[in-house]
Amino acid sequence: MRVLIADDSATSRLLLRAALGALGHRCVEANDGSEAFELFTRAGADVIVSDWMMPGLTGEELCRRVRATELSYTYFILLTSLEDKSHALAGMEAGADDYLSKPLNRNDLEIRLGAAVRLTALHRRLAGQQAQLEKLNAALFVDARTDGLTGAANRLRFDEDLAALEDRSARYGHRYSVAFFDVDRFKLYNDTCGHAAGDDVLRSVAAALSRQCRTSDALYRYGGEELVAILTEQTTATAAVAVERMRAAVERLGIAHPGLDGDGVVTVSAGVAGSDPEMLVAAGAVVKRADLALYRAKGAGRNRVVLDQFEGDQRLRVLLVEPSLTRALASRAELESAGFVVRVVTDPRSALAVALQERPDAMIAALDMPGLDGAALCQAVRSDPHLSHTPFVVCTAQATSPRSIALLEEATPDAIVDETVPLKEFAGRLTVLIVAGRVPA
Ligand code: GH3
Ligand code: MG
Ligand code: MG
Repeated sequence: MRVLIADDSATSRLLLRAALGALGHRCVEANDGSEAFELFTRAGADVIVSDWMMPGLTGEELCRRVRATELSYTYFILLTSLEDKSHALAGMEAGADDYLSKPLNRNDLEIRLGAAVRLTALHRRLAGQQAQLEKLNAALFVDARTDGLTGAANRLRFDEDLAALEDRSARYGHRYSVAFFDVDRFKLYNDTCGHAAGDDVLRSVAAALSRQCRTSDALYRYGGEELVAILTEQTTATAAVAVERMRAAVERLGIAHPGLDGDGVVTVSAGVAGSDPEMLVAAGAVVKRADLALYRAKGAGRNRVVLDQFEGDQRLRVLLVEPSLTRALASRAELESAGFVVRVVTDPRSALAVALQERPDAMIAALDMPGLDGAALCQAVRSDPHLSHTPFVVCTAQATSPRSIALLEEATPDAIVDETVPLKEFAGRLTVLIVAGRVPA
């Protein structure tokens, strides 16, 4: 053992050193209490044998300080003269383990050190067990908050993180958004491919969503085939861009869904809602609104992102320029079912004037139109100072023909939609396009 001797008497130190050395212990010596404490804080000791009366710190004070700072247990033996039992008692109260009377008796010292060996070993074992317990507890803590199937954080963690965010939001005005994801037609997938394959899908979907999360965001399995993300410092509008990226990432996995017609793949629908620090909206309300938005995404045809804030009169307005009345009516019905307010213009030459009057949130125009084609209309919109930021989408059946490419290259619309794709399917992306376009740079 490493023994620290604290004694101002050189003779006493010499005797102690000889006795301890004979018993096979290593010694460090200090001339007074202050030096002893300094040595102790610097290098520690298994045992301290300390004189009672020393310059600087007394043995009792030294003991108190050691007890207040020690990281692992140090066995403290106080040296007192035979007639001085009251000091021994005070020393024990200060935390000393034992006392030895001067003049030193080697047998007594050996007995005391035997106890010291046992006690320090016991303390060390306890400390080791304690550290192991703490490690185990930390692992259990993480385990209890992790979803076994997907490895994402679980519902418990979600509730805890959300409560912490709610608090921060209320105190410091931090914003956050919540996005719910639900796998589309998942029961059908399980029914056709089996539950084990369904589990694999859940794992892949969670991994794809998680890969798209920023480090400040987190993904949780809410339950069943529902996942939820918390996006910190994000408004509904800025979160929408990230959530659309997440939705697209799942679609891009290209996991065949044999239950669906044609070559359908596994997709997710998403609903997004944001906190409002000024209104002190409860986190529970944000979650509920995100969930409601998810339901609307399902209702609007799935595989899309629906945002909470665009409800009622805040619905997004789209100006649809389409000379074919049949097509115009069909597209309008699709866009309306996705929650947009749609104004149809069949004469492309009057479209600019209508747009200036109505200031729509987005314009959709066919590429091939008599009088003014969609590309020319797009350019006209782009060069009008009042409309230049209006998201513009061109629909065409020949997006890849050389003529279309030449026209569209000049016009730079925000998106080109294949006419064969129902506009309803494009609606989620249109929302994001509009909202992202609105976000100030
Ligand atoms: P929707 O597009 O409306 O969301 O249709 P859906 O079929 O996905 O929704 P529904 O709520 O009817 O079915 C959800 C299914 O998810 C039913 C349930 O068996 C399945 N599911 C939930 N948890 C798990 C899971 O851990 N593993 C697997 N394989 N399936 C799960
Ligand atoms: Mg589902
Ligand atoms: Mg569900």
